[in-house]
Amino acid sequence: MLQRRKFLQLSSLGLGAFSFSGFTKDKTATRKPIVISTWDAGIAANAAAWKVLGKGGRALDAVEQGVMVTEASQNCCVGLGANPDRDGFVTLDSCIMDENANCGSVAFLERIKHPVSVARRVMEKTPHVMLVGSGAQQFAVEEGFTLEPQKLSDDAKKSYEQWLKKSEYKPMINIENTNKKQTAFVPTKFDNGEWNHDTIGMVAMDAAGNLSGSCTTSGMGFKMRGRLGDSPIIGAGLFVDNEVGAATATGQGEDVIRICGSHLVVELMRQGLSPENACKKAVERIIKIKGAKAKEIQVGFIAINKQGEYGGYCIQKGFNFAVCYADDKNFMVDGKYII
Ligand code: SD4
Repeated sequence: MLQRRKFLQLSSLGLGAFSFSGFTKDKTATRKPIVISTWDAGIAANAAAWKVLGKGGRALDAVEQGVMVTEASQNCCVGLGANPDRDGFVTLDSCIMDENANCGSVAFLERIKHPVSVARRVMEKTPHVMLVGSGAQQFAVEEGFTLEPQKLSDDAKKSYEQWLKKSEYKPMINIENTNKKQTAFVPTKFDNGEWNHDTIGMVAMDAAGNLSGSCTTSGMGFKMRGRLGDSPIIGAGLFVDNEVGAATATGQGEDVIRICGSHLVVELMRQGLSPENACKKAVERIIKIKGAKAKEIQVGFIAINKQGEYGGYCIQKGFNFAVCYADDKNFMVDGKYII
């Protein structure tokens, strides 16, 4: 009787067999649709993705439309409003992957507002996976994308001028202000006015149980011209395996590439680890490789599996991610950390 009353209470909240912690109690139950994405910009991006998923749409459409919100935001550092490279040019990297292992990617792309959509066209309209630089831009223009003016946003101009004073080339650690309870995206800056991160990675499962992911970035601020991080690299910044799960990464891209990070997370889930433990193991591997230098960097992974379980882990405090699985369930989760 008690059991039945408890079940009815949960059902009336629309939670059925799920626990409040975000993990399924009943191993046969699957939470879907679900979308998760990195950093606090993920709240707005998830909301856009949910417009697709909530209506029974495809995860691939959701992860494209979700991160397009972030790419278009003038208050964020992911798209054309972002920090430039050390020569003063904004260069964008992005990739996308669907449930059939189709994938597309663009890198070192300039003057295009939505690199994720160009990546999707590479996937759908070319025999290739990756286009870079002027070739990627040429393809985008041929596909009808507008060539935007080459102009820094006011914030990026200020940050760049500030950076030029010292022209110091050191990796920036991504730290989010996790004390704030945010319901809408409020960009966070370092005390010196610089943006603290420049990427959004998103993975989703739709009502049909299919997985997809996207990742899009302006890369590390004031990077060397031509530098690519993990974000446009399938297996590093993003990986999807429809039998197992999907993962994406943020932070110091060089160190994600070193371990094929997102692919590693998915393979660890294949071996039976939960999304959170798979992300943790991948973070531990980076820490082992970096030794004492690990405390100088940040890397965070997030992942979902086919049961709709989710998790994230990072090197050090300050990483968070947004989780959405209902109209009224779109919330931030602080990533657990090791250092
Ligand atoms: C890169 N992984 O280019 C990206 C940077 C990032 O939040 O995630 N910033 O290395």
